[in-house]
Amino acid sequence: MMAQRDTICALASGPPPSAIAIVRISGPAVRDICARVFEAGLPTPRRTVFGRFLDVSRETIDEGLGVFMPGPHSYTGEDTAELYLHGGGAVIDHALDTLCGFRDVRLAEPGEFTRRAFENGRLDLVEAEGVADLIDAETRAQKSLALDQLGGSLSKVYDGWRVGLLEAMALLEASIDFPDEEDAPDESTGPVAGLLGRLENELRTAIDDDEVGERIRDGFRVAIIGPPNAGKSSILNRLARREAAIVSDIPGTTRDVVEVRLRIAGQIVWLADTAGLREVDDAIEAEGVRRALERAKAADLLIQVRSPDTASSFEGAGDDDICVLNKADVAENVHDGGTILLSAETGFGFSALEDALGKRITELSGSRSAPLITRRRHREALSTSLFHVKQASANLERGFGAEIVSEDVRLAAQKLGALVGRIDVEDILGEVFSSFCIGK
Ligand SMILES: Nc1nc2c(ncn2[C@@H]2O[C@H](COP(=O)(O)OP(=O)(O)OP(=O)(O)O)[C@@H](O)[C@H]2O)c(=O)[nH]1
Ligand SMILES: [Mg+2]
Repeated sequence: MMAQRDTICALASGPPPSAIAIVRISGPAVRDICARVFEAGLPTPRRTVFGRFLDVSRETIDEGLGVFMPGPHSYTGEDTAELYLHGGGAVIDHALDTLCGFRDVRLAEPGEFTRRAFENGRLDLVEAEGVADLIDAETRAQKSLALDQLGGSLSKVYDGWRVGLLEAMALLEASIDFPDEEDAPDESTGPVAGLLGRLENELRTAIDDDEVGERIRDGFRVAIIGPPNAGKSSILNRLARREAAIVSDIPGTTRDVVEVRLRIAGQIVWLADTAGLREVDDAIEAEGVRRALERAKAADLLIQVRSPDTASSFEGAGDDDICVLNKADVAENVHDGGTILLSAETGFGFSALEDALGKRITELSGSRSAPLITRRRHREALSTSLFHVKQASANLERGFGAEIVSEDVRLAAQKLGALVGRIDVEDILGEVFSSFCIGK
């Protein structure tokens, strides 16, 4: 039985002034609060009612709509209520002051409503992250990823693997429990090996996804790379439509990585300008070159820039890089298959560059079979889980005892359990006992 806890309240809508403000309350005091604050008393559950809201001295806070949603079928799983008020600062303050005046009522911490939803089993951890991502989503792609996650499709996949591991454990437990019965070990190791092999494949496929989900969520990383003075900073500025990076005719102007955030092909893109690549003695510029190379390595896509007055060959450029030859306005006799001719000075060629960027970003974010891992936390849990599944398979193949094989399977399942917020040993025990209750 959970201890009696605070009732929490908060402004759930954006900062004032706004047309309407939503104040949310959750916890054991909600019923009493509604009975006092709604002028007509506690409303029928889940029906919006219109009327006045009153403070404890019966002064009107505002008039508007209100709804009472009793637990456990509410967002948090507790009794909750929402007040739809006029969205002015004074109205909101009066409402929150009134609510906080009741016993054991306080303002909510960030994320506390969703945390209660998780603690009351209304959402798992992955779904709760989906709520946060949905609120932060700026692009359609981010939004649809977040909605999927919130709707439980990612949890379902993770949980499916966990259940598979629990099955494997159950089979292994059986061979531990009945070492004398000749059939048991052989009967179980075959299916266990098959099960582990399938899980290993699925986990590996999910992990080898080029981090598309994370890129959609956090942004694709594009770096502009090339020799000094080729016009990299000028190109960044034009793509960003502002003077984000310093431009000068002195080679070696840019040292730090200068990053701008853009929207390309419906995705968030972090475009980085970097120091011109060359052999240098100057310690600061050398550090700039080191950072440029580091950024290039981390990038999802490179824009290789050359200009007629610099080394103009695209040596070192990869097949997937976008190659641009800048300063087309001053170049004589420029024609180079596969490269985009550009002038950061006049703007010539930028629509071609933007098209090429859009096309490549679309390819990078391209349709892949679910699940898309959206966070490092998930990737780490899945990698650890995969490690243990592989270990278990190897131990099984070496003919090690079920106890040893089982230990890695347990760790793999536990990792997935922690991922979705389910770390109950009860689960494992339940699975074990339910499938192997053979009159023992
Ligand atoms: N004519 C002409 N000049 C350009 C063009 N793009 C850049 N420049 C000039 O070339 C010089 C170098 O430009 P930057 O953008 O600073 O070059 P960068 O590649 O960032 O150089 P570093 O930071 O030193 O590596 C500046 O004087 C720019 O005005 C272009 O398309 N045409
Ligand atoms: Mg520069």
